[in-house]
Amino acid sequence: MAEPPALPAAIATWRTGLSAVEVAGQVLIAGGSALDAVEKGINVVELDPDEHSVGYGGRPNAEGIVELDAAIMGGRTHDAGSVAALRRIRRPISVARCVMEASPHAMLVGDGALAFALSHGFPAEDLLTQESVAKWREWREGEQGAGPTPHDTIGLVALDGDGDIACGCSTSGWPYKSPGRVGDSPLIGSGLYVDNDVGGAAATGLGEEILKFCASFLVVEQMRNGHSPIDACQRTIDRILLKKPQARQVTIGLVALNRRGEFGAACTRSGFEYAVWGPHRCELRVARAWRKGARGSW
Ligand code: SD4
Repeated sequence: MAEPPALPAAIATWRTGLSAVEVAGQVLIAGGSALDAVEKGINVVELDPDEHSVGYGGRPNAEGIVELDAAIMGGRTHDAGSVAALRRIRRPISVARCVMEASPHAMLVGDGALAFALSHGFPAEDLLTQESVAKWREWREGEQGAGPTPHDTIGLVALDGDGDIACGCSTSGWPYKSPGRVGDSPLIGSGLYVDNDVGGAAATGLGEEILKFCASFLVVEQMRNGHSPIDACQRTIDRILLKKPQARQVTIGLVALNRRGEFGAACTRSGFEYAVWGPHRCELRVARAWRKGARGSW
């Protein structure tokens, strides 16, 4: 018997994901595509100057320059676009979508990505806020520790009424990173991955480790093998911790949504918040500590 059509749904990383899934949900309810929902939902966070890990107001690199990474992928066509170390553009996820739809390429970086964005009508704008400059000065005058500091990516997966799934990520990455540093977020398979036949996933946390495991790809492949979104996320965290037990000291968080609208999340640490949206509710949830899991349906 054919499966009933899935209801639209969305899941996003962190508390800041709430405003993103709310907007994504409005797009989906209005009959918009999963790709539109992902882009518009992530734009809200990118444009928020009070969100210090994404877009405008994101923490700069060691030289005081904001460099942004973003990517988007559609599960129907398997098309994807991404940008890395992009400067001066406030909506990098939209540039990533433009790379996907208006260029023959999948990924553009640095000056090339900026030139592409400008040639497609994106305005060059300041990404620093007074607060981010002040914090950078504080860091520069302080210890300038090289260890990982807390940072949050917005990662969002959406399922639309046609059964299409899309996902996206956007981040300013590791605060005060080396210029040119790229994390997992713009890398297809690491920061995000989706296949309409199965579902989608997105990652947040220490990109240097996430990308060594192709974490989002692994989540989707575990779902393909029959695991629920929660189990797929947890098995992926298990895989990472098996090879790198020290990763328990850092945050690696995963969110996933399957084609039936079931969702799940897991993290190397307790307290990982994620936001979920369905036609009848929108709420913040907390993934319990590694291995313990959380409920993954309404
Ligand atoms: C990165 N994964 O650049 C991103 C940042 C992040 O929570 O998600 N921080 O490594």
